[in-house]
Amino acid sequence: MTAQEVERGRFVRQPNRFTARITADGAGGYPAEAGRYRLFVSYACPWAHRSLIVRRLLGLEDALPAAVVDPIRDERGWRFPDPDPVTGAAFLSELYLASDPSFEGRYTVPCIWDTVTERLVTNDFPNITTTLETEFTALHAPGAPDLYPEALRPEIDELNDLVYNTVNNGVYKAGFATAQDAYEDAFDALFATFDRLEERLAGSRYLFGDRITEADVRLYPTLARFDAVYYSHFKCNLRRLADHPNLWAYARDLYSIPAFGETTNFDHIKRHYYVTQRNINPSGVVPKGPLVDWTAPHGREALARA
Ligand SMILES: N[C@@H](CCC(=O)N[C@@H](CS)C(=O)NCC(=O)O)C(=O)O
Repeated sequence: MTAQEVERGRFVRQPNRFTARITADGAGGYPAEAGRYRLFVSYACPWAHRSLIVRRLLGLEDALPAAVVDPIRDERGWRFPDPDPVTGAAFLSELYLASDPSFEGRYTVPCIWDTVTERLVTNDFPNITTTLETEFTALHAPGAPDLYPEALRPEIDELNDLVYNTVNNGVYKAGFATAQDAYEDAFDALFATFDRLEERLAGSRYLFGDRITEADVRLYPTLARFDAVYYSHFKCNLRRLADHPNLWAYARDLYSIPAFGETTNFDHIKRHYYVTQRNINPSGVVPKGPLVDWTAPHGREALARA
């Protein structure tokens, strides 16, 4: 977070700098080709997590190789545990500055690097997942799900907007607020949306019936971090995820799917937030709890088609 990102006590996220689009036909100069691009992620980051889930659900692991940064970040930004074998970079900043020497923002994950032009194509996280879903279709594994079905897009986009503003980014607005009213506004909006989702998930296995969509992919990373981090570190403590029977069972249902569960790294998540964000946790001490069983039976298989 830069100082400019808190305006009158409210957290305002920086705009994404790299917004070129990879397309199936390559019209903008970036064709969707197997092996051409490299995805940079942190397991800790919810915006990166969604790209890992989609990549795995669609079977794009070989077509789009990924590199994972160390969960602890200092003032130099994200660091690779070992220099990245493809780009040679030791820090993510090197890739940002190679692409734009005048770049002055935060060096963020997720981002996609083009090995042909040796430039970053995009760090525009909302478009990374939908690009994989709609422009990489020729590279999808046989039988891959359609996560962004055309007929549902307006409804998915509408729900995603609410979830982004009040949940995904809502927890950050609560956690990084430096004014009481900004914090309380974010807190109230977050739990109001949790109430709506709790009700929606009472009769529906996933957010859009019995198929997983982009909406589930976007909600899940915040739920996965909620009790371990956001409840305490970001002061989102009206209720735990575990106090919402439907949302909690839904989150465990998703966790049982390898694309969700195997991309969820609680060690990276906890160490990243509590050690790196010293502005709100100056000691860097990482809480030992909570004790949460993500593998407990969720019982949602029987939910009827919504
Ligand atoms: N690109 C967006 C979202 C992605 C994002 O915030 N990623 C975080 C990790 S969750 C990051 O890489 N932060 C690096 C930093 O703050 O230096 C942004 O610029 O705010």
